[in-house]
Order: sequence, then C-alpha cells, then structure tokens
Amino acid sequence: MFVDKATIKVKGGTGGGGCCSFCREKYRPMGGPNGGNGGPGGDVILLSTENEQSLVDYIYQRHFPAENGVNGKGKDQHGKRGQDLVLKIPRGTVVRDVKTGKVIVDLDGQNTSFTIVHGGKGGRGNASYLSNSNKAPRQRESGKPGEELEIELELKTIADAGLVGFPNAGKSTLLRAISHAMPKVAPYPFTTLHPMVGVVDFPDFHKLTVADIPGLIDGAHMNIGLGHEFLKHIERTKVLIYVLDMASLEGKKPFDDFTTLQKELELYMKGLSKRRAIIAANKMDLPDAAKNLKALKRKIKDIEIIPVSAMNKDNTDTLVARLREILAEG
Ligand SMILES: Nc1nc2c(ncn2[C@@H]2O[C@H](COP(=O)(O)OP(=O)(O)OP(=O)(O)O)[C@@H](O)[C@H]2O)c(=O)[nH]1
Ligand SMILES: [Mg+2]
Repeated sequence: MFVDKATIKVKGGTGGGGCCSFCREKYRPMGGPNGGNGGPGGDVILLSTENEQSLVDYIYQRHFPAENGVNGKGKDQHGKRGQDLVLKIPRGTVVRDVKTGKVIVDLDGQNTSFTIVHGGKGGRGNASYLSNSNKAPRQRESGKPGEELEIELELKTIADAGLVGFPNAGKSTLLRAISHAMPKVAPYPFTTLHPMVGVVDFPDFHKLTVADIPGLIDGAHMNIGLGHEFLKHIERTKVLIYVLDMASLEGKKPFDDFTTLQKELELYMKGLSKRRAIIAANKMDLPDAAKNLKALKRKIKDIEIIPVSAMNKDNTDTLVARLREILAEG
C-alpha cells in the first residue's frame, strides 16, 4: 500500500529516577550516601532513507515513544540511558507540527537524521548532594518526562526527473526501459496508482532518479481522475519528461495532450509548466506516429522532442543521455 501522509505522536523517554541509599558495609558503619543518578530517556530520531518509498509504517501504529531511562541504584550505580528510537522515513518527507502547522524539518537529503524530541533528564541520586554541610543527604530527584509532539509526515518525492503524461501514454513502460524499477504496465488507463521512483544507472556508475506517477487527465488539478493528489510527487523534480502517445489511437492529437498537461501543471502550481523539460514522443513503432511527430515538431520549438519506443527500448538511451546532460547544466 502506498501512503504519503501520516500523523503520529512521538515522545522522548522519561528520565530514570535518582536513588536514595546509604552505604551499609560491615566495617564502614557510616559509609555515606551512595544513591546513583537516573539515566536520561532516549530521543526519537527521524532518519531519511532512500530505501523507503511510502509512509505505510506510520498509519497503523501511531505512538512512538523512546525508551525510558533506568533508575539509579545504591552503590553509586547510575541508571542506563534509554535507547533512542530511530524512525526510518522516506527521503523527501516534510515534517510539520500538527498544533501550529509549521514545518519543523524537510528531510530532503539522503540519510539525514533529525532529533525530533529529546528524552527527559535523569534525576539526581542522593550521592550527588553530598557536601561538607550535608554529609547524609536524603534528597533525590525524579526523572523528567521526555518531550512530546504530534507531527504530520508528508512525503513529497524527490527525484531528478518526473514523468508526466496521460493515462496509457507509456510512462511506466518507459521507466521499466530506463531503470531497474518494475512498475505495472497494462493496456488500459490508470494502471499506475501510486508514484514510484526508478534509478537509472550509467556505465560510468553515474545515477539519476526518475519518478513515475499516475496519469493526468483534463481537470487533474481539481482532483479529477487520480488527480493532483500525486502532482506533489513531481513538484520537486528538476526536469519534467512529458510522455506523449504519438500513435494517438484514441483520436487525440499529441499536441493537444501536451497543452492540456501543461495547463494542468500550471493550475496545480504556478510556474510548474515552465520547468525544464523534454518530450518523450513515445510509441514511435506504431503507424501514424511518424506523421504525428512531424506535426508536433512544427508546433513545439522551445522544448526538445526525443522520439522513442519505450516498448522496444528504441532511442531510450538518447533520452537518458540528454536527461543527464540537462541535469548537469545545473
Ligand atoms: N506499441 C507500443 N506500445 C507501448 C509503448 N509504450 C507503452 N506501450 C503500451 O501502452 C500501454 C500503456 O502503457 P503503460 O506504461 O502502462 O502506460 P502509463 O502511462 O504508465 O499508464 P497509466 O499508469 O495508466 O497512467 C501498455 O499496453 C504498453 O504496452 C510503445 O513504445 N509502443
Ligand atoms: Mg503507469
């Protein structure tokens, strides 16, 4: 299951209590105070990772407390620190404070960790109160409670490039052709139901990432179809790859598809249609595609058009090579 939003409660561990105790040994009748301090509670740490692509782990369990500190003991034994709780979340997760709605942190880096709540301090044991004026202190402290916070996690995928296109245009087929990802492909619209990121490997070990999202249709920004629910997953890509069905089996012209796509992107987010882009003119193996490509090239001059057949992996190498060059331009 794909989940890109979750609300959870995180809580630092409570500090262990300090101990009140006195040394009682056979030959040291007045051995003095020896109650150890309590250990601090553990922190809750968010760790962004490339290996997760969904927040599904955070919708069933909602409370995430770190371990409490252990109480201090006699014989000057300090309590152990509570263990930190490390929550792995997908890279690109934006973390908000539910109460204020403010963004606390945007975990957009790889393996970035962030301490979201701290554990409470451990309490002092009576040994720590020993002084010249008080040789037999009986004070001890309780441990402090850890910080608590209710947070909203929202995943906004981070990839170098995002595939945008109508349902059935061949986005998932293209992602399969250029990366190791295996999104489902089928001859009907709305096959892809959630975003997926594929890694494109080059022979020189260079890598780039491409996100596939469900198909867009007219009105997507109004949440028609699978809609703008998923546009946030391409919002943070550097380059858009418009995937157009050049065979226009459904009687639609690739150019009309392109203008509709651009309109939907712009309505979702101002400026998004101006983002750097390339057009993958797909399904070039089918009849009519060559004719449609000529017409498209006459109409679109400002965006590079690369004819491909995702199914046959024709010219997809050129597409990824160009993508790499464009990304390298910064
Ligand atoms: N002939 C031909 N068919 C293709 C090509 N690329 C994709 N297809 C076919 O087009 C259909 C849709 O492909 P998908 O990759 O599932 O399309 P999509 O854009 O991901 O579709 P949604 O996930 O529904 O938005 C499948 O039957 C593919 O086999 C191509 O280059 N040539
Ligand atoms: Mg698909």
